[in-house]
Amino acid sequence: MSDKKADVLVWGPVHAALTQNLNRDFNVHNRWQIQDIDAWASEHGDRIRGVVTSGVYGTDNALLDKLPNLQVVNSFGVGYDAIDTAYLAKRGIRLSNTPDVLNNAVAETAMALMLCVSRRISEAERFVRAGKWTSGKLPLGNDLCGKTCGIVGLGKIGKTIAKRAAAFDMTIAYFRRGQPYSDVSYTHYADLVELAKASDYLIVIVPGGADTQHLINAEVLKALGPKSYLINVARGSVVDEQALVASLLESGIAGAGLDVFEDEPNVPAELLNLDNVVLTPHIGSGTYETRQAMADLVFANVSRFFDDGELVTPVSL
Ligand code: 8YV
Repeated sequence: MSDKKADVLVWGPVHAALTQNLNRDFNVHNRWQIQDIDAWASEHGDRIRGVVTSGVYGTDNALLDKLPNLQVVNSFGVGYDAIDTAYLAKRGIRLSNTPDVLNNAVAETAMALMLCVSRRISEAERFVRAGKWTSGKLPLGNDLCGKTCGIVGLGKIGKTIAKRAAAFDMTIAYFRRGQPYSDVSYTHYADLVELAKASDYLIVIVPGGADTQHLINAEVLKALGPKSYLINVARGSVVDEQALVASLLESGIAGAGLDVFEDEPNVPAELLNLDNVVLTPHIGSGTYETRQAMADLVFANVSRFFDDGELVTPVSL
């Protein structure tokens, strides 16, 4: 069933190696370069058999409706909350993502943010660059060693973070509704507020989507308290951003390390002037090695699908 010249719609600019491979083996149509995509889809949409997108771009059902012969969506990224899986399931369209290959990079980002807020690294840098070292002193930071790292979402990335935090001599605890995992000995909390109370650093790494929308709310932040930090490397939607801003402005928590936001690339203006907040532009998986591995995995999925109808890393819908 090899069909290497299938027509594929690419949603937005993707990794260069992926672009090159797709252009070599498929008839690629770049959505963002087509001026009137609706008119184009009405005329040519029936040719499209595959869509390549990312966790950030997602998809849009109104456009997918215009692709009647669509068989597969291949997404660059592990999170697929921006893709309507119920819609795909209804139409019998398959979906792949890029699990595992980014576990280390995202875990390293979480560690970086935790170290950064805790030891005031960004603030210290700004202090030196502004020439303030000659006339003043930076306040002290906090050790990670001996503290409790609470993990919200002990999946594959969460476990990778736990291993690294344990190597920093932190105590690991995690939130999971219901029963604890049987393959780890970390402290289990079935109640998120109780985990927040116990944590010095609360790291959020659950999937985004309706189930986790605003899981981290004012009550959780209050439980975290004025001496503890929030780190979010999951999705902006998991944290009630207004509640977080309010908490930070009232010193309700000690600080935050945020890689993701509710309305990317927009960041609440109130956060920009806070020294106890470290802000990064969704760089969790953003290393050369990891992005190459993600690009290779997306391509392997597209190729495999048009070779034999299977996916390397399917999402079960
Ligand atoms: C983005 C991510 O997908 O994997 C995820 O879920 O959030 C990231 O890796 C990636 O940045 C999209 O380009």
